[in-house]
Amino acid sequence: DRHCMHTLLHTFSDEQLMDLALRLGRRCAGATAENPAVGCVIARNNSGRMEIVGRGWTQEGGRPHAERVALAEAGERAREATAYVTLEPCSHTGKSSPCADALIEAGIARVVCAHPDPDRRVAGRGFEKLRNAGIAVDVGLMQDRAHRDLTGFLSRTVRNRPWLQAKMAFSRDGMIGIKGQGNYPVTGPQAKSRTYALRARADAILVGCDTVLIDNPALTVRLPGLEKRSPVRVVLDSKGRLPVETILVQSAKETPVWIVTTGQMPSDKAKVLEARGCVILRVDATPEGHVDLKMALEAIAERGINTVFAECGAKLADEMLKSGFVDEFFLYQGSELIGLNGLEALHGLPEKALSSAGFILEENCNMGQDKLKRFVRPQSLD
Ligand code: AOF
Ligand code: ZN
Repeated sequence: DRHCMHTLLHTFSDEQLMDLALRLGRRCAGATAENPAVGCVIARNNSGRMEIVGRGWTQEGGRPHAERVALAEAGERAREATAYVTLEPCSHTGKSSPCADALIEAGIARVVCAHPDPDRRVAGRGFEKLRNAGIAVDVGLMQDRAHRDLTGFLSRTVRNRPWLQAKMAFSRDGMIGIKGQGNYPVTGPQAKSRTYALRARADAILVGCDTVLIDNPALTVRLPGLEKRSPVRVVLDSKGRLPVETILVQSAKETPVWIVTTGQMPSDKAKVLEARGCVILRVDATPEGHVDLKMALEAIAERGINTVFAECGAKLADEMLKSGFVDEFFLYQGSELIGLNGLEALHGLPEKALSSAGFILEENCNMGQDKLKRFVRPQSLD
């Protein structure tokens, strides 16, 4: 019959199975920190055709690991099967026992892996364990794609700081708003949904205190089904100006709020914020009295944040760009011309500023009347 013909003719290649593992790995992206979001597919040869017997991905909160979930689904069918994993299986006993051991015990015959794990507790020992047990191990299939999906984790592990994304919205003539008019939207509803989607994939959202003072934002993810993905909200507040009455502080017990500050925040202000559920992180001040961005990023990374999405006003955008720590820049450009009443940022020429800072345009698309341009600065995370 037709079904039979189909099964006889069709099989999956290594590439197709790794592609599936990569897609599965993205399912919990933004919800697994400090762990990476990994995907795993287990497939076995059934009369010349690869049959998928298990699929898994790192679960919310980072555990169980992808391999565990896939092995649980496969059960006895994992014997002699091949496991496709986007990251090297772990070899350490952390909050769970090693995935490498679980693969060995399940009788897996071959492991195809996209990317090695630089975590010092693993770093090649996962592969070593598997090989010592007689398992065939192939490393590097679709490594570039895995690398892109794992940038946050790789950045924290290798550089000790999160992958830093910055977003900024401009009018067609490069203004971020209108002078004297606090919260002026320069882009439309599609840009807003895209921002929510980006928030949902980040582990933390970062804003300057000015943005909170002007906009009083909630900084949550308001997309159907993804409301629970709201990341940690981080405010840079060197002097302790953040008012307790803001939406952010008032909701700190439901969705975490971390305030990165300096010695300039009075300790009674810190106590009031802490009583509201905010976490206070003190770092050094720069000579100008600002939060030292490098220390801020390190403090955030130390608390398990892999990816930070900074929503910049004029001041933060400027500081961010100067700092040299931004890895990826999202420029939203509205269709409106604001003209002389406009509030400039990055000297009115955001794209010029980005390209002279070494950023490369990676994506350019329309969102209704608005445009989105995504810039990346090539980084080595090895
Ligand atoms: C895997 N599969 O799905 C993920 C892995 O604290 P633990 O025990 O959960 O271990 C965390 C480390 O495990 C993490 O730093 C990274 O090296 C690795 N993540 N490994 O085999 C997975 N998420
Ligand atoms: Zn593991």
